[in-house]
Amino acid sequence: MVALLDSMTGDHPARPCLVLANSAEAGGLAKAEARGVPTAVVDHRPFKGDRPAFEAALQAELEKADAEILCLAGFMRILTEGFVRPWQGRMLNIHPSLLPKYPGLNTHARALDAGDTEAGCTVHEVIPDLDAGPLLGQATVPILPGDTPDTLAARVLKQEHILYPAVLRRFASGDRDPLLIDTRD
Ligand code: 3YE
Repeated sequence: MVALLDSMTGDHPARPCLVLANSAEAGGLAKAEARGVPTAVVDHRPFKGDRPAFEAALQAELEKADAEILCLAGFMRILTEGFVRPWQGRMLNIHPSLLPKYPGLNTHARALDAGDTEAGCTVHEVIPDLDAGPLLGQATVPILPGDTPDTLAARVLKQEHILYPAVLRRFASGDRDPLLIDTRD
């Protein structure tokens, strides 16, 4: 999220209008405030499983901010079709695997368990099916001998901070062609 905020300067076609979190404890809130970016919190917990009501509150904040593009970053809720449809084509997510491999959770452990020699991250459009939307960009890293889920996650995270801003810049200027980054020698 911080990498996205810090990328939107100069001739970038977008500007950050809101950082919206579903937890008041989200570390990104202070980082956004430090950068002068408006913030809001819609805690999902009081909604007790009423996802449409939670999402209506999210939608109200996004409309107040006049948001045009929505970037999920560290947001760990599955969104319902009712929320996704109106945003489809304008909502991005970053996922820590080379989709379509390893949708869902524990991606790095799963790549290591499978004996993969490469891993990475994917930016995709959000559709109702989890982690299944059109691919907008992918960065590939090597899996090295001795890697653990943590060492691999750190290598991938570095690329997430490069890939997501690069894809958003292209996306905001209307370019949907997938951006492919390969960091292997
Ligand atoms: N929603 C849709 N399509 C997508 N949300 C995200 C991507 C994406 C999306 O492509 N429709 C964690 C995995 C979800 C999970 O199971 N979350 C639970 C709640 C867990 C908790 O209580 O913290 C849930 O039921 O939402 C963003 C990434 C979502 C990862």
